[in-house]
Amino acid sequence: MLSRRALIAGGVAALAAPPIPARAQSSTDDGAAAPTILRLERRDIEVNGKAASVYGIRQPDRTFGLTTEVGKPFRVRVENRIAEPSLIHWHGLTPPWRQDGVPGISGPPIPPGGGADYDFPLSFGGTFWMHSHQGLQEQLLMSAPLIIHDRRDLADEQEVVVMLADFSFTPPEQIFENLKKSAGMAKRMKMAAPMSTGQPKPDLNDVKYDAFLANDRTLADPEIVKVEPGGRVLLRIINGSSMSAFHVSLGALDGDLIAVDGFEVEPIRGRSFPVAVAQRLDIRLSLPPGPGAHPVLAELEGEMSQTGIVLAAGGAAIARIPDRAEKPSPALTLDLERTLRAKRPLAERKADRVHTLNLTGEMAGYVWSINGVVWDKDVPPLAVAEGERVELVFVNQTPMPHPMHLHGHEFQVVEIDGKRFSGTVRDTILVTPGRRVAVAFDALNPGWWALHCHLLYHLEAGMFATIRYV
Ligand SMILES: [Cu+2]
Repeated sequence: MLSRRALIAGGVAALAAPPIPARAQSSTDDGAAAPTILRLERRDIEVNGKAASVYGIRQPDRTFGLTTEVGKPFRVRVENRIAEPSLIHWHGLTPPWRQDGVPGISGPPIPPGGGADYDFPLSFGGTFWMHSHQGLQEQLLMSAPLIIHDRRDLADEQEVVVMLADFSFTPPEQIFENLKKSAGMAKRMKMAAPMSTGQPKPDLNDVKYDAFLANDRTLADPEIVKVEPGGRVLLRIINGSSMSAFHVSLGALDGDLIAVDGFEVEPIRGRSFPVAVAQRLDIRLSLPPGPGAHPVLAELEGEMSQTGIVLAAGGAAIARIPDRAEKPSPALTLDLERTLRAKRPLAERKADRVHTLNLTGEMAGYVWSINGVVWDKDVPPLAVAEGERVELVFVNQTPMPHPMHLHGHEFQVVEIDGKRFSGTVRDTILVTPGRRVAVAFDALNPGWWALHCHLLYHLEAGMFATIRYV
């Protein structure tokens, strides 16, 4: 089923990707620049005054992640400099499937000391990100921005990337063990409680985190970004959290949401926008004239915790912002999702094939599944044929929200709770408790692709499936 031929024993570099043709390596070939090197490293950060050892994805000059341009090839060499195997997924991109970075599906992980090469065309721009798909490394910040500039970017606009994360001093393996133990307890308690009627109260935030980070920092010492009074700013918000959804709040400023998951939408003006795990928001701001400190906050759904950065215009005084809001924020809903409209929707077309994916789980033992099936590599893929218009209908039968991500394809939201509409194009869709959401995609990128909940511990527990047409 899975070729392990590329995994070379003895610490020699493994190739997750097919070798680059010699022609492309010639420096005389137009556009054949040397690959950008991305190193997977251990690094130390400080969280609320305490040292923490985490991972990072950096270029040799210490730039986090990658910024490139549409039309340029994605030509990257990943060097694994940590003590365990790893593999990086390019979230939202549509590479050939062998370069998708999912261990056990697209290829083997890169052993410690090894490397892997990637080379594929970039046909669209936007805000994307990269993260480890190996084990629980993402919880230790093995993630970084992946920004692709295109004609939408304005010359007189300052780009500000904000990468959100959840952080715990407890090792991820321990967090997962604790979830399995406490989930059994919660199940017994719920069974003793009387059944409630109507929409169940959503069950949010399984993990109690020690901190929430924006560009690796908390509000005790936030990043201060210098901006021009009266200037234009493009916020590229990336929710790189393992388990946490936020409301991005612009305070007193109005912003225009112009893209989600990298894909352009008809602009929506607002001061607060929801962002589920793995989703991205592009928000355009026009700053008021004169000096001012403008916090951009991310408020944890259902809780009072918050994180963020401060845009500082013209030497304004910057007040300390508490990391707890005055009241809990609400749970994320699909209200915004219903109103989002793609600038470039998929062509109108009847589905050739529909797959229904019931999102299922058993809190006892923290078991998460799709159609009652816990993923292992022998679970048959969902059938799809090349060229088909496929619809995936997600039906959330659990009390928890699940952000569902399909690899290798963008999809369009076409239905929420039985109501058809032409929604946005994106790569990760939140399915809130009890809801039914359908997305459509064109099967034009043959391969074996992951389809899973992006909550890290749900994914690890088995809420994962694949589609295959190759
Ligand atoms: Cu989930």
